[in-house]
Amino acid sequence: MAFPPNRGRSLAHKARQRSPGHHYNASFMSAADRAEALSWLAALHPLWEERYSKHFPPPPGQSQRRLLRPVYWLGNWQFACLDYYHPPKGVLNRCVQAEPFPAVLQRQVTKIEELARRMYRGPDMPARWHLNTCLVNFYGSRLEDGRWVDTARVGEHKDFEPGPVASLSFGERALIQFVTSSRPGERDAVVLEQWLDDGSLQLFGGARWKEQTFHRVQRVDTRTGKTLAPELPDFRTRRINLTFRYVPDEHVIPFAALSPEAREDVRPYMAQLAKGSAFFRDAVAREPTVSPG
Ligand SMILES: O=C(O)CCC(=O)C(=O)O
Repeated sequence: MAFPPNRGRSLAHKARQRSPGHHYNASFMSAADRAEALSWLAALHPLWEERYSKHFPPPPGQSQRRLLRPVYWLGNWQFACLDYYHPPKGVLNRCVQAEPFPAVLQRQVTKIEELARRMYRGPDMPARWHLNTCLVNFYGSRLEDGRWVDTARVGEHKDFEPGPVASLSFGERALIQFVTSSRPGERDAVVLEQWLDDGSLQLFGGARWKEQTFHRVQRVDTRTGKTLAPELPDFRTRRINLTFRYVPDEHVIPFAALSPEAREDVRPYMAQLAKGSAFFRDAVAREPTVSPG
């Protein structure tokens, strides 16, 4: 007996073949989970971070700058001024223990990890890989000298945490592009672009998407005109993105165990976080006595 061609399935199969290692599901989150995640996000107190610090000053020709957007981290906090997690050399004094994932996010993570274990093998799936880190990025416009300036973009970069990276999106859709980095002068050639919709999952891993290409957020739509909570005095959020990553557990340390220099650099941020979080209040209280001078 002949079956009619299963067009939908074969198209999905072709899409997978075109970009193996990259997966997109526009309607990954259920309406109930999406609503629960948004109400949990609404209670966050995101942080404005500066890129550099006393012990990590700007390189020659660069100056201190604020990040383009407020952020929050779960699992561990990679402060910009500690220069993020960057193996093999940049692994110590970079990832500070942070709050665990709330139940609604842990449920998504469990599903994503199952999917990832089916998708990636061998060198694309590190032995102890699990998603234990989450960067929450707030995209929108910030108030600069009395004017609202759209800062909803991210420049070309790589995520250096080992193994697959997953991202969940909320609010206005965003255009993400993966661009090649293999040939000088052709760094901007777009090899894949994808609109990331409200409630969607993007998962990418393997050498093609983690090592051979950079990714960037080109723009975020302004269709709905809605602002997402939490309400911030100097920022209007129209998209929130969560990227889940893996940092080997031995590289995640409590604030109290950071080097004295790193503690000095991030102490004001920890104090700020402690105002909105019992977890960070406790972490600050455990810091060894700081000697004056
Ligand atoms: O907002 C996004 O969709 C991507 C964010 C991103 O590239 C990152 O957090 O490294």
